[in-house]
Amino acid sequence: MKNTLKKMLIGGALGLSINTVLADNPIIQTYYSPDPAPVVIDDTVFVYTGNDRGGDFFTMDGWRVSSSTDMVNWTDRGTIILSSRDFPNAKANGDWAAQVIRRNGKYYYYVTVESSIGGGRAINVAVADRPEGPFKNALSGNKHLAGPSWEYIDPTVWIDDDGQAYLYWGNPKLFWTKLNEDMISFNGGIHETDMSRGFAPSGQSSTYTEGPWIHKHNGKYYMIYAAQGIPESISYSWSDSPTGPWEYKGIIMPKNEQGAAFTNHSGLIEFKGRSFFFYHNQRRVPGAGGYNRTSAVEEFTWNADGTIPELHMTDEGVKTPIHYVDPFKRVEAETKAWSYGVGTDKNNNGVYINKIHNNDYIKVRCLDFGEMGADFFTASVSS
Ligand code: FUB
Repeated sequence: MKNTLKKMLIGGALGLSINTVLADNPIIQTYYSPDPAPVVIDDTVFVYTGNDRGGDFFTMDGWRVSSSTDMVNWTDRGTIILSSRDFPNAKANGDWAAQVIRRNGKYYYYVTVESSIGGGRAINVAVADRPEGPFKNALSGNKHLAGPSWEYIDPTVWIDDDGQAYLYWGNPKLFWTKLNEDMISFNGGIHETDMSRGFAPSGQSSTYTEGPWIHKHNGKYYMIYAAQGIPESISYSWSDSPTGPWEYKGIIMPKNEQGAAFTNHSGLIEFKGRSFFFYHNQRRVPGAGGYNRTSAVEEFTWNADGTIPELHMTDEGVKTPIHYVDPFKRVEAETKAWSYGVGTDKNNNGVYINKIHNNDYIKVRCLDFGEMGADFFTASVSS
């Protein structure tokens, strides 16, 4: 075996069967993971998602997180890290899209809830000392950060270079406000955004629907969002200011891709000099569907004029890792490029793999065994 285990994928920590398909999208197989919201925290990318429960509507219980340092293997952090149960003013199973941001050593989680104190949805905010939580309600009493209103969903948050934080949200309108330094109160009022400016070369104009994502690149502000109603594409507008005016630039990810869900929801990050586009679909994971969505990622290169290229859903996802895994160090089973059948949970000892059946497997990808290779590997397994 020496010299065969050099730089390769390795699979089968449980069933010891090797999966030869280099396919890593969707990036999370242990839970349904809609509305991905990636954030770079030092050397790690955390992707916060919803937790689809299936059925015939967006029945969503809590929010979950996975993380990666190499962009090909993802560590499932094990459990729901925040849910409507943590707020006094939220109905169960209405835990919709959300995003986390770090400020002054704290992590602020902006979430969509269904209000239990008024008609409509609302934006709530929770806070934690660590990116994986535990998070707790950041507001006292029965207060929402914004709402209730049926138009108040899908918050996205950004801190500009001058320290001013902005919060955007909404369906079918895009709202924005400035946040105070405390990140849990507004600096001024709520504004509605005019998304009608600009046309793509095709002549098409913006059809903003929901799921905004704010990003800054080379001094330009990018507002990326689900568009065209149902089924949704991902489109974008840009501006020289975080408050607009926003000019429509075109479609990033067309609707009706093979395996697409009827919704889509995106997040974009730059990490270690490379750019990554997250979205959701209903491909490949058993049971996936329009209400059981899974997160995926594509790497891309910005066009020379600052526009974003058209991207398509792939099974392969990110092909080249940020770094190779050191297989001479212990790799926990919840860190994986792909798994089949198994689930995860968490107890006082940490995260563990459960729901193990015959023929289930876990695959870790992109390991560097060095020049000498390895003679054997060991696995800790338990029934
Ligand atoms: O996940 C529930 C809703 O579906 C989100 O709020 C929308 O962005 C869409 O993805």
